Parts: sequence; structure tokens; C-alpha cells
Amino acid sequence: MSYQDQLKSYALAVDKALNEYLPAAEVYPSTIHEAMRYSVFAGGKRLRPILTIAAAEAVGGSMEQVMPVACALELIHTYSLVHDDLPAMDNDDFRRGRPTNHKVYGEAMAILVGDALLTQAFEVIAGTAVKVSPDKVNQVTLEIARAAGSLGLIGGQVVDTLSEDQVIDGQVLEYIHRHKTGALFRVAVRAGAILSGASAEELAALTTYAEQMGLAFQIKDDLLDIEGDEAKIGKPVGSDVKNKKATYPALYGLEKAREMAARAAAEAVAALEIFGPKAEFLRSIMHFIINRDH
Ligand code: GRG
Repeated sequence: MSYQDQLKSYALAVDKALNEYLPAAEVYPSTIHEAMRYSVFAGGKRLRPILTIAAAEAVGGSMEQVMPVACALELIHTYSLVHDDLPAMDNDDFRRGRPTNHKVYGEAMAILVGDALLTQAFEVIAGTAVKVSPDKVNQVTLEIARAAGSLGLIGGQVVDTLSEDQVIDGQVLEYIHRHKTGALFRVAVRAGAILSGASAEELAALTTYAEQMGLAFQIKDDLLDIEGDEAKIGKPVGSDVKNKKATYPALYGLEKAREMAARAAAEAVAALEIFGPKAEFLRSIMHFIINRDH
């Protein structure tokens, strides 16, 4: 199977499980359940759950064992996007080519959708205990809560918000992305490994992979934003299109940003050496992330 087919088949398996974990759209009060499903099934790439599954498989674990935690991470990711799009945050009207949650269901409902998805994530994780030892579930729960909280994703969003329209240096930029984007990728990989009984050496290698991959993902995201702006409004690539946002191309220039992304991707792949062929899918995911066009 090609890695593209493998990505598709894993994304489908994640969709199927998410469909089972989420209350049906008709369940009372149906407005919130319909609105939750609107954003969860909006065409996301399912990268975080796929990483959890791929990390599990690299250390001899199974998709079945880690699926609840994999899905929980997608629920947390979706909550962060719904809240990030709100008028008080990024005030975006479209995401993944569709109107954002608050545009369809209203601001109050979108806030509640985010809250419900985050809460549902931990309910789903608690259900993992039937398939994995409770101490592993406990460790993973702690790591996921930290990655999502004020020392993780929220912390990154806070520093990003406070930095808007400010001149920031490379250290602040790194803090923002390590937390806002990196924390969830890191825990996605670590959770799959921990639940599958990874050794300390395997966990350390996978953590390096996840951190470098998260950095490469973020720089690529910034580059795609600029390339998208250029296509939309005809500005030359490299002009200061997004001067309100803290991005790698804005701080380092396009060429250097591209080099940084390539270096991070190479370091991510290098960290997988100890796994040999068992980590082939993780290598392919890195390849997919760095070569994606959306
Ligand atoms: C508001 C609580 C709160 C947190 C906001 C994650 C986040 C923090 C904001 C999302 C906005 C953003 C563009 C972040 C940068 C990178 C990112 C998370 C991109 C989207 O991830 P993909 O490409 O999305 O995996 P899909 O659509 O495939 O799920």
C-alpha cells in the first residue's frame, strides 16, 4: 500500500471511531451535537490521531489499543480551531473551505461546542482503561491535559495573542509554536508510544521526532499561508503580507524559513533510525507534511 493510501485508510478508521464516540446529531439537545459534528467532520487531515497510531505501531502496539486517545486528540484539536476562529480570537469566517462554526451556529453555540469537545475528549480517554493498563492511561491523561492547558496549547495562544502587532524575537516565536502547535503533536506521538509500552530509548527518539516534525509543520504552515496570500492577492512571495502575525518567514525571510523546515524534517527522520523499517510510516508522514499543499 502506498503511504497516501495508508494515510487515507487510517483517516477513515479515525472518522469511523469518532462517529461512534460522538453523540448522534439527533440526541437532545440536538443543536450542540449537530454543531460538534459540523466541525469534527469538516475534512481535517486527522494528522494527530494518525501520528498516535503510527507511533504505537512503530513500537509494536496496535491501532485498536490507542484509537480512543487518538480520537480524543482530534477532538481537542477541533475545539482549539473552533475557538481560534471566534470573533474574539482570529475572527475567521471560513475554515477548511466552509463557514466557521460560529458563522453557522452563532457565537454562543461555538463557545459551547469547543467546551463540549474538550470535555468529551477526556471522557473518551477514560474509556481507554478497558484496553490498556490504568497507570499508562493515567500518564497519558496527565500529559494530554498538560499539552492542552496553560503550559501547552493555551499558553502558546496567550503569548501569540499578547504578541500581536509587537516586534518579537526568535525565542518568543519558538515559544508560541512549540506550545500552540507543537504540544499537541508531541503528545500525540508520545501517547501512542506510552500506551504501547515503548522503552525509555524509544520514547526519547519518538519525542525528538515529534518536536522536529512539529517545527517543520509550523514553518510549512507559515510558508503555505504566504504562498496562499500571493496566489489570492498577487503580492510577490516574500513581501510583508502578514505583518500582523508572528511567522517564521516574516522573522527569518523565505529562504531561511524553507531551510529551517527542511532541516527540522531531516532531524525528525534521523531520530527514527533505531526503529528501522518499523518507522517507515512515520517517515512518510514527515514527507507528507513537508510536501503538502494545504
Ligand atoms: C483558541 C484554545 C485555543 C487555541 C488556539 C491550535 C490553535 C491554538 C489555533 C489554531 C490556529 C492555527 C492556524 C494554528 C497553527 C497550526 C495549526 C494548528 C493548523 C491546523 O492544523 P491542521 O493542518 O488542520 O492539522 P486540519 O484542518 O487538517 O485538521
